[in-house]
Amino acid sequence: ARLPELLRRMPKAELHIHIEGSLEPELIFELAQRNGVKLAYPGVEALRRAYAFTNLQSFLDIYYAGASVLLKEQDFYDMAWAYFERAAADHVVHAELFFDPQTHTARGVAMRTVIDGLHRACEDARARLGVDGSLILCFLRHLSEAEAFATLEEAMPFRDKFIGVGLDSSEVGHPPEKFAGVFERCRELGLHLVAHAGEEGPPAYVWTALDTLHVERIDHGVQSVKDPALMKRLAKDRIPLTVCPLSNLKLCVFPKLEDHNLKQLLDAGIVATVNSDDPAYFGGYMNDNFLQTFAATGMDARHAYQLAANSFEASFVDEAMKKKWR
Ligand code: ES4
Ligand code: ZN
Repeated sequence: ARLPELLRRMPKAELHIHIEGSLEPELIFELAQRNGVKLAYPGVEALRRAYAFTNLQSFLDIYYAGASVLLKEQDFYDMAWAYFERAAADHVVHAELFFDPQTHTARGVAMRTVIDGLHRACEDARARLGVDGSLILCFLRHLSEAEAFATLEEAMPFRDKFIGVGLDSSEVGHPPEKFAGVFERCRELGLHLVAHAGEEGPPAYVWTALDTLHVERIDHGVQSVKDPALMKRLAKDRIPLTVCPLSNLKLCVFPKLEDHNLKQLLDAGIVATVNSDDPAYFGGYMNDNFLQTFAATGMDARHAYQLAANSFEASFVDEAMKKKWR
């Protein structure tokens, strides 16, 4: 069996996808026209040409601009449905979707509009594509903890439509402990907890995500290799890292894909997974991430099997379902 074919065809779970980062330029312009939203770019090509990022912030500025075309429930549905079609084509059988409600409520879009549209796409994906989807609400870490609390409050009428909370946006200068109170509240509510840490930020942020926020997974976490004690902790406690190789390449976290440390993380016994992060912006969905990373780093079929198994172990599906997958 050829490795690329194995990578393409193996069933896998995606655990780190910002659904707003799946908005392709074509859909951005279609929604802009549908909603009468003015964009700072004349067309699809000009927008795509602007996707030349130097770091996380240079990406976030254009990512939030792209999300400004989302106004109606159907817009959120159409965005998520397009993602699920791509996921199904890549043999993704389970996906946990991040969404950024504050990006939308700040523009006057109701929380219900966001969550209902995304949730309806999850239901249709299950029924029509056989892809199991669930939602994780992310707090924007460049905003205050008080704003995160207000967002949680607004989302509580829809508590049954999301399974957990995360922490994303500009990392450096906004350490996890800034959100200790709201994560404590979410823990009491029985929500699953994750946080971006160690994407651009230091290993110290991974430590406080674990020991102050009590997260169950770390999103990215690739800076952990700088701290041997942290590497041991992640391996010993089987804390998953949701790694996003093409994202790291496009945001200049690693100069070349050949330099990516995914293989090092796996070989250290860490439950690392492969994910697409913001596929419309970073040049690839799940199978693009798998194929390009394997080609660049010389991983083999055993790594492929390990990554697929890790993706299910790290997921938030119930234990009975995990037994079936094993
Ligand atoms: C993100 Cl790559 C990345 N990092 C942090 N926050 C984000 N939101 C969307 N993509
Ligand atoms: Zn991310």
